[in-house]
Amino acid sequence: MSTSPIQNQLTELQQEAVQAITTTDNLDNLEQFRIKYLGKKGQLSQILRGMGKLSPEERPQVGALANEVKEAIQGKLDNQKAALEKTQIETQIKAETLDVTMPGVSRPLGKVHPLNGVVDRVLDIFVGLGYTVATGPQVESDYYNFEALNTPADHPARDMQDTFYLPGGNLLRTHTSSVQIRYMENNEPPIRIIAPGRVYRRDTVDATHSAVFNQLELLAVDKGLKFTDLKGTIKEFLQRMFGDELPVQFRTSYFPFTEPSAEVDVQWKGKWLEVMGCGMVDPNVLKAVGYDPEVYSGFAAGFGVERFAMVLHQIDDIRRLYNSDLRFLTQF
Ligand code: 2NL
Repeated sequence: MSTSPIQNQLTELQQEAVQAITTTDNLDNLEQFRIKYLGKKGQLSQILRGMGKLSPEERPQVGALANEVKEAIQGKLDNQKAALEKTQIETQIKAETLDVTMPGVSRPLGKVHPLNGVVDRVLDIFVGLGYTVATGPQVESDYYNFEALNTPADHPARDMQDTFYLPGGNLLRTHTSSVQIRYMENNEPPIRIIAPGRVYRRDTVDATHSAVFNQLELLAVDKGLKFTDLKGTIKEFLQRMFGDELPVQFRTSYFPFTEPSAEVDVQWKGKWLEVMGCGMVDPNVLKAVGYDPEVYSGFAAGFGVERFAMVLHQIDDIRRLYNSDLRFLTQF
């Protein structure tokens, strides 16, 4: 029995399709091949359209062959599809694998700067004693920085508090006392406030001086406050800061805004060190903010945060606090 042209066409189609399918490496192309060979308008359908011309004897044979060809191609398509899907999943799994043993991106833990550490501790102590934290502008008028603090333009104490002057008569504050003047103007006694902040002086920079530094000032105004209240508050504060048994001494001194005034020393590592200044608020300051000095009295104290940090941590040069050198900063 000789093979008809249609049978040759069918075997050729099978060969071509199997070859094309097994060399396909992507699922989209595979679907294109399915349409091309087995689709409604595909090559198999086209060949079978010629079956009408066949003799009744040939028809079943060709029909059987057509089925074989169709199944062979479909089988190849299914196999190749399964194989391609498997490799696709495998590459995906490989790409998405999470290596739980891989070291993470390391972020070194930050630390509190020694200056902020001192401020935090001081504020904690005074808030615990009932004080409120007050802040204010760094650019001040001559009035709030000097006049209201019993320091008129011709006062000799201005020499030590020379500062940076701005066009229009304003200046960079030399202490946070100006914050306290503003607070007293807006609040009636009794008051207990602590004012932290950056202050400025016309100072030549050296190991213990900086033209920009940080200050903390506290102020209490009430009926009947006496020097013993000031002493008790300061002593309590310093012992909480430096240690319970710390020897503290008050030495007489002078500030334009307090009378009497004192410097406070602590005995630290075998030496007496000056750490702060204080005094009873001068009646002229109370008058300037509209408080009656016959009714109210107050005490105040102030200190430099840098100086405190240097004493506490035995730092030899104030500039180390501003250089952001991690070899230095990570020690605290
Ligand atoms: C120091 C000394 C001091 C004050 C600050 C003050 C504030 C008002 C009224 C009266 Cl509103 N006094 N402040 C008093 C005495 C000393 O600071 O050595 N500072 C770095």
